[in-house]
Amino acid sequence: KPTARSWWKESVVYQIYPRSFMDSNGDGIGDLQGIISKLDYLKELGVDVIWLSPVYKSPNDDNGYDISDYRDIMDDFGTMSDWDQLLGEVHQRGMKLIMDLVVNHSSDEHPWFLESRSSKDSEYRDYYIWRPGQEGREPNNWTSFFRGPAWEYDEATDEYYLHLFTRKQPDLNWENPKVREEVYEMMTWWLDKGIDGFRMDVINLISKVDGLPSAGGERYAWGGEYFMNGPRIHEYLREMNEQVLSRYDIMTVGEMPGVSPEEAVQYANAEGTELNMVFQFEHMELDNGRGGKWDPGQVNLRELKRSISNWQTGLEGKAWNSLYLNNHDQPRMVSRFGDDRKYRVESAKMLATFLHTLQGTPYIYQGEEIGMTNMPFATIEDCRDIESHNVYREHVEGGGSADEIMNAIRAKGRDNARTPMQWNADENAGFTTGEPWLLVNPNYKEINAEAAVSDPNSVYHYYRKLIALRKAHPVIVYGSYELLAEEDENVFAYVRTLGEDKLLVMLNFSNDTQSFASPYPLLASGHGDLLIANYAVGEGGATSGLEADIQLRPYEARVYLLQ
Ligand code: TEU
Ligand code: CA
Repeated sequence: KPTARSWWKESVVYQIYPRSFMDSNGDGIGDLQGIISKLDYLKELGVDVIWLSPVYKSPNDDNGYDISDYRDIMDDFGTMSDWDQLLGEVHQRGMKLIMDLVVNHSSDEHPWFLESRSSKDSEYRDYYIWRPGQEGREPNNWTSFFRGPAWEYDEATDEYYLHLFTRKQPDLNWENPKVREEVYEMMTWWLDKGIDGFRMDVINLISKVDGLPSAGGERYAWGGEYFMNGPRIHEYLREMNEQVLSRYDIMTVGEMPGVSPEEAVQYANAEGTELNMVFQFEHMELDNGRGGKWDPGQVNLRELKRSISNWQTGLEGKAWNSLYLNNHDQPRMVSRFGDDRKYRVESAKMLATFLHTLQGTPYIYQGEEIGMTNMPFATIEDCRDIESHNVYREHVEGGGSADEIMNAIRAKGRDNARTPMQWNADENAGFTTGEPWLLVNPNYKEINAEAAVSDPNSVYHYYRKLIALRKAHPVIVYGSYELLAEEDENVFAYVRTLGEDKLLVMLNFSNDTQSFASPYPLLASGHGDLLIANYAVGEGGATSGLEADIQLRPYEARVYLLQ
C-alpha cells in the first residue's frame, strides 16, 4: 500500500550543535542569540526543521548530554527568554524546532540523583539503578560506552550505580513508573511551549534485562545485549506515545545504537504507535577495523550498498528511514566517505546527492552544507571530547603508541564535528571574537559560509538546489527504491519509482573515472531530464548525458527524472 504523506517525511532537518554554531558575546562558546542571528541563513538554505542538540542546564561533562535541570537553559547558552525568542523566530520564518531529549540518564548533579545517592531510604533511590557490589567488585562486568566499567561505587550508601556513559551520567530507572511519569510531564511541558518534536538520545537503551546479567567471560565486557532494545522498550515507547506524543502534531526520531531494520519496523511503524523514525548506526560502523571504532579502516562500497539497500527495502511501506552521513558524534562526511582534498567540492556534492535522494528524511549536520572537513588535531590536549580523552589514556596506559591512537582520533574522534562553524575568513572564522572553546579548523579561509553563499557553484548552493528538488518532485521523497549494478565496486546507482515517475541516481564513489553500463532499459520512452549534477553534463538538453556507456568522472553525481 502507498506510503501516507506527512510533513516530517517531506522535511529536511538541520542539526545545530549550539556550543559550536555561533557565539554572540565573545566568551568563545556558541549560544542561543548566536543561533538567532543565523536563522536567515538557514531559511535561505531551505531547511524545514532545526534540531537543537541539548541546551538544558548541565555541568557539561558530555557537552550537555548530562542534564541537571530539564526545564532550564545552560548558562553558557543564555536564558529561557532567549530560548522563547528563538522558538518564536524559528516559527516566524516558517520553520520548526525539535529538541534533544536525553532521558536514558541525567547528570549526577540533577536534584533527583543528589537525593537518590543520599540514602537507601530516599524516595528518589529507585529513580536510578543501584546495586550492591559483588565480592568487592562491580555488580556486573559491563563496560560503559566511553570505556571503563559501567558502574561507580558510592561511599555514602556503599552501593554502585549504573552509568552506560560517563560516571557523571547515571542511568535513570525506567522500571520505576514515577520516573516515566516525570519524563512524560517534562515532555508535555516543552510541547506545550510549542516545540515541534524530539530527537531522543539513545532511547533504545532505557529497558535493561532483569537481573542485569554479566556479559560473557572477561572482567569488563560489552553488555549491549542486556540493554539495547531491552524487554520492555516497546511497552515504554507505546506508553509515551499514548500519554504524550499522540496528542501533538510533532516529529520524533529515536537515536538507537544496535538497531536492526526488523526492529526499526516496529519502532517507526507506519501506524504511528511508537516513533516516526530511528537513527540507525550500521553505515557508521562499516569502516571499523577488527579492533572496532578505534581501529579505523576503509569503507567498502559494496558493503555500504548492501547496508543502505537493506534499510531502504526493509522499511519500505512499513516504517520510515532517517538519512544522515554525519552528526556531532561522527567524523565529517566528506573526510570519511569522500575526498577532503582534491575532490572536496565534488565529493561533498556527490554525498549530498546520496543523502537527499534516498527514501527517508535527510538530516544535515551544521557545516556539512559548506563541505567542512575533519580537523588535523596535533595532540590530545587540543581535543575536548571526554570519549577521545578516555580512549587515549586507556591506549597509552596499556602500552600502546600515542601516534597510533592520535591517528585513530583524527579519523574517528567526535571533536572533528565539533570545531566551530566556519562563517567567514575573519579571525576564528567569524565564530567568536574571543577564544573559541575548541580550535577552529585552519582551512576556514577557504571553507566558510560567506564564500560559499557568494559562489553559485558552491556546495552550499548545491544543497539549496537539492532541498528545492525534493519539494518539487514527490518521487524523491516517496518513491520506492531499487538498487542497480549491485556488484559495481565504485558506482552506487539506484532507481526510485512513484507511479509513472522514475528517478535515476548515479553516484561515483571513487576518485577515478568509471564507466557505467547503460541505464537505457529503464527508459520507457527513451528520455530523461537531468535534474541535478555536480559536473557539467553533455550539451544541456533533455536526454543529454544518458548515452549507452556513461563515463562518470571522479565523484560525479547525476540525477535524471525518467518519463
Ligand atoms: O550518543 C550515543 C551513541 O551511541 C554514540 O553516537 C556515541 O557517541 C558513540 O557510540 C561513542 O563511541 C548519544 C549522543 O549523541 C552523544 O553525544 C552522547 O555522548 C551520548 O548519547 C550520551 O548521551
Ligand atoms: Ca557565547
